[in-house]
Amino acid sequence: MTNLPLIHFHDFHPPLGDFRSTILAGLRSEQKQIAPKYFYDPQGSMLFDRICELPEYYLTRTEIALLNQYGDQIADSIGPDAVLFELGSGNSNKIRLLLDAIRPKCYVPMDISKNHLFQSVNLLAKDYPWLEVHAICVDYAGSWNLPPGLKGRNRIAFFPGSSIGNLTPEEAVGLLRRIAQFVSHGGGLLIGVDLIKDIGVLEAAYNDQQKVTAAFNKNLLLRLNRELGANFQVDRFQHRAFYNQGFDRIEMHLESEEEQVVRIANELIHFNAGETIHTENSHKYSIAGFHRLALRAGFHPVKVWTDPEDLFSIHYLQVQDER
Ligand code: AVJ
Repeated sequence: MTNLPLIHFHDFHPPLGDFRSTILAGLRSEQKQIAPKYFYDPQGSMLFDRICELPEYYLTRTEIALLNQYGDQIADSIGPDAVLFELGSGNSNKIRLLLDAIRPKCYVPMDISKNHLFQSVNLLAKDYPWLEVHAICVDYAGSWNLPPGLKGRNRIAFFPGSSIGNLTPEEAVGLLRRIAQFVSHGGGLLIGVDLIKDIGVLEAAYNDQQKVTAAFNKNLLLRLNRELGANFQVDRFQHRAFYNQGFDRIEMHLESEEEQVVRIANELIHFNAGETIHTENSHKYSIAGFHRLALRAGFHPVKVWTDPEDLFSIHYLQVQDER
């Protein structure tokens, strides 16, 4: 007899028409912009996996080292029988480092890339046959509800990778509030947050020598060519990534080398020489700064783990129990 994996799928993928109208609205605005969630088509997801291996990109390996080193402490904080949600689960690689220690009641990966989610979850289920998995295809930044049956008592959200940095602090408080609402009293959040540090180290992480980050950024334009029939000439745009000290964030842009006109879905978009499309913010926090943010969202700091060089932090936060 074969073991049927315990996988349940829930599809809340946004309608495809949303993509074109959102992209066009962003390109019509004064500062042209495309939201970073659009990086992650199949090509972009592959490029991102390569970024995570780059020598300059310290974030992933530092977070993984922390998860490995402090897995037992993390599991102790989370407690038994957790309903464990992961926001933007991607390839579900990081959760593997914790599953044996946490032994959750079930695991609920949430991701916008349906195929990526499907493949990752099937691989995961093979390696963890005891684990009940509810995979949800959803844009976690949009509005969403939990499928019924996932309202177990010890609800924990896992949000690794410093993805919270894509949001402005105001937006981050909004998302953290929503997470606090659905994990509710006694629930927790395990979240990876990149730390403020030397500007040279930060800027190198987003301007790698192999130019994988540049390819990742420019893949957005190729994606618009593929999916919206746009006619971007990608070599007429430059990858730009720099630290904006006033906002404690790395900004990524695509800069038009010259004046040019691009057609997207029957609309003409004009670029001045030097004009940019703002494609990403990656906010950095101090420990205290992130605690302030968490408190505004209704979370209480329980514990924080950092590496000896203070490159990266993992916070465990809780919504206080009802008295
Ligand atoms: C996945 C948002 C955390 O901001 O460092 C990596 C994405 N962009 N290199 C980050 C990213 C360029 C990454 N996050």
